[in-house]
Amino acid sequence: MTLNLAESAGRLRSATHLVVVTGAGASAESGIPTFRDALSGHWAKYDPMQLATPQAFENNPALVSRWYDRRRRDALACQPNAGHAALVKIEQAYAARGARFTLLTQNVDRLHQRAGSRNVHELHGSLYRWRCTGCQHAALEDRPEPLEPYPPRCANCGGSRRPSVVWFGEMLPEDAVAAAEHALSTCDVYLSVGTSSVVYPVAGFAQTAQDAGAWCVEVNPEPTDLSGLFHQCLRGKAGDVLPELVDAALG
Ligand code: BJW
Ligand code: ZN
Repeated sequence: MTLNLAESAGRLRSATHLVVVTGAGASAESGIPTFRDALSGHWAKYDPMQLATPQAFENNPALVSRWYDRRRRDALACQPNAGHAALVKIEQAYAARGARFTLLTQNVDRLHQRAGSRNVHELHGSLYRWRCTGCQHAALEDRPEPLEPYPPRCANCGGSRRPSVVWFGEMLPEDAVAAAEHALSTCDVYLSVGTSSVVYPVAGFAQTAQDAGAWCVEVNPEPTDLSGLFHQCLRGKAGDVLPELVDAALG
């Protein structure tokens, strides 16, 4: 692959704070489906309103919790890819030269953390944390066994448990939003990787970063509604583009 990486690589080489925002495309090469891909995405097969809203869980907790548990176990069986590894490499290089690196992810699969990324904020929650809808008791579920019965029961009070992911109409975790706002106001390079940039508030981050003066780069094989906002769009898969970009920046 030959991309014109020089300008963005140069910006990364001298940046003092890099903010990376990732979406489902960052995990696609690990075998995890995206949401909006016309053929293989989740929403090609399922109606998001029947699975990713609080009302859906209220109406059919068995269906919703079974679907999320399937995704939890599938994600557990997947491995981080070359794109995840490249982000670990640049975080470590930044730490060595005293620069800051913040990874804001919409992904709930924990692949960044498993790859070795340290400063990660999960904006849409996690497939691995399940909390009680009654007493709010939360537990980490990283065993490969199914969480049956559906919905799984709370060990504390016997109530129904749900995945701690952020559904449509729900607020994002306060601590992750605060970290994002702070990072966006101080970054000098903003890298958007594998997101269609249609879901708010994250879709608004690129504009915020640009308003703060950051050099903005999009990594995606396809154009998005926001592509026009970026200083550079690198068209390709995260697993191809990120290693090349990071090597050019660190080389
Ligand atoms: C590759 C690749 C490769 C492929 N390499 N790339 C303002 C304006 C309009 C609407 C709203 C607004 N504010 C709030 C809303 C409502 C709503 C919203 O944004 N709706 C839009 C759809 C219009 N937002 C919310 O409800 C949010 N809450 C909120 O704002 O609270 C405040 C509030 C509350 C009540 C009222 C008003 C305000 C919450 C959003 C939660 C989103 N949840 C989901 C499900 C999470 C759990 C789960 O995993 O099931 O999050 S939806 C789904 O979309 C998931 C994702 O994180 C999210 C983003 O998707 P993503 O990651 O971009 O994936 P795709 O599939 O869309 O794109 C993949 C991309 O990868 C593509 O571009 C490919 O080309 C690319 N790709 N292979 C690189 N190898
Ligand atoms: Zn409980």
